[in-house]
Amino acid sequence: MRDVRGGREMLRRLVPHIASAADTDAPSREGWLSVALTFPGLRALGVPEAALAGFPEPFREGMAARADLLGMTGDSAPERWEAPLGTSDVHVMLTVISPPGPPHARLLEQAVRAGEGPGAVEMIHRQDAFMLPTEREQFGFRDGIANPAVEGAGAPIRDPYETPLKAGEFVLGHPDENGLLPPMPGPDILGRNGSYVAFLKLHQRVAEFRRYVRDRATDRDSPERLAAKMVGRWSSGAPLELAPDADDPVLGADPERRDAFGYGTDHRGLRCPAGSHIRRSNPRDAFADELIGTNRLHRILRRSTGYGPPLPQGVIEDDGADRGLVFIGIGAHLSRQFEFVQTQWINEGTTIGATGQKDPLIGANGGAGTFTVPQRPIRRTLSALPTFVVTRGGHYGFIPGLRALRWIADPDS
Ligand code: N7H
Repeated sequence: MRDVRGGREMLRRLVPHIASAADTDAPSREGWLSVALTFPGLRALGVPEAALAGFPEPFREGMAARADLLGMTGDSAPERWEAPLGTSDVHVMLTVISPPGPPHARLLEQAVRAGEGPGAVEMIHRQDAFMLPTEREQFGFRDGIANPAVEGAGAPIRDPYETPLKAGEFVLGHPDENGLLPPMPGPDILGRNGSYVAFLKLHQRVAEFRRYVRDRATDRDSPERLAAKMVGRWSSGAPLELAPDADDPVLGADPERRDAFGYGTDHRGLRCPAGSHIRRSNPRDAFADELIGTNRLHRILRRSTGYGPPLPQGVIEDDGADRGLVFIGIGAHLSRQFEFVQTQWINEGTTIGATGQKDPLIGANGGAGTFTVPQRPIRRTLSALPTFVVTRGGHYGFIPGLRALRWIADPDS
């Protein structure tokens, strides 16, 4: 965005295409367009400095500036990110979500036309992402299963162990789990009903992952079982807590049952290791005895999708293609939600019972990682874990409510 006027014009063109949250179930809707603004983007749109100062520090600094803290170093360091990701040139993040086919193409074109239009705004990056019909991500697992239920959102409750979270965990201007209003930039019209997004482009080393589990397989531990222990679910989506011994594709396909579990009766992690990806990123009731309710302050709404061509089944040599996952994590508190999960649970295992171990699937293990699989009579520790997921870029965005978007576009109206 090169000047304030052009940027505001662009927002005015976009606003009519953006769905209200009240309208998400409209049967006629072909898809959704949403807008998130980076901190440099808000500044380029002429949002007053006093209002900018009201945004929380992680957002003001931006993800790239916090990469060290977030463990994005080495191959994942911002110097190696795909341009222009992570730079202050990125001002507006437009997301178009719709089923594949003509409606998607139509909506995308509409968004690009409204986004660029005549004026001083230029599209500098585009990332196509998709959900395969199998709902599997690149490592071969069903994704998009577990998400927190939110009070008042009306979505079905899949996890009976977690009562719906207060709206203020995800939307500014509403009470959160602490009974407080999340810190919000002023004036009220700017902050209210807004939210934050952590966007990440994550490259997945699929061939390396397949080779790793194949090379460590034994009579007892098939590659599929080792991979499931690392994730916490079988590839079908069936959770280890409910299907500890073998995959159960019927369970994995059942939205009513596949998320209905806790870890309360599996303290030792004999079914699902404490260090597995899903148990560490949402320990559910695992430490309810010690820190009642704490987990509720670290929940993230995820809307991730894959990108790039899937590596064909059975291939274990890298073909050089860029494939991975576009991670979208939404919440009203960047620091105690996305940043906490990333730093304390994914990169640091102490508080979740995996001391000295990073996430086996997405942690920056760099060839030196270990992962403990508790089992009887003796636990197994996998070693020399490489890095399977590399950050290719990331940004924090502010998702303004519709009234806020109109205000940013036309502050004097
Ligand atoms: Fe993860 N994967 O596909 O293997 N994730 N994730 N994630 N993740 C989950 O429950 C994956 C990433 C969470 O409530 C599943 O929907 C991959 C980041 C959380 O039980 C699978 C990447 C962060 C949950 C994957 C990746 C998280 C979760 C199980 C990167 C946060 C819910 C399916 C390439 C910082 C846990 C499901 C719960 C689940 C995968 C990234 C967090 C299969 C490949 C960066 C909170």
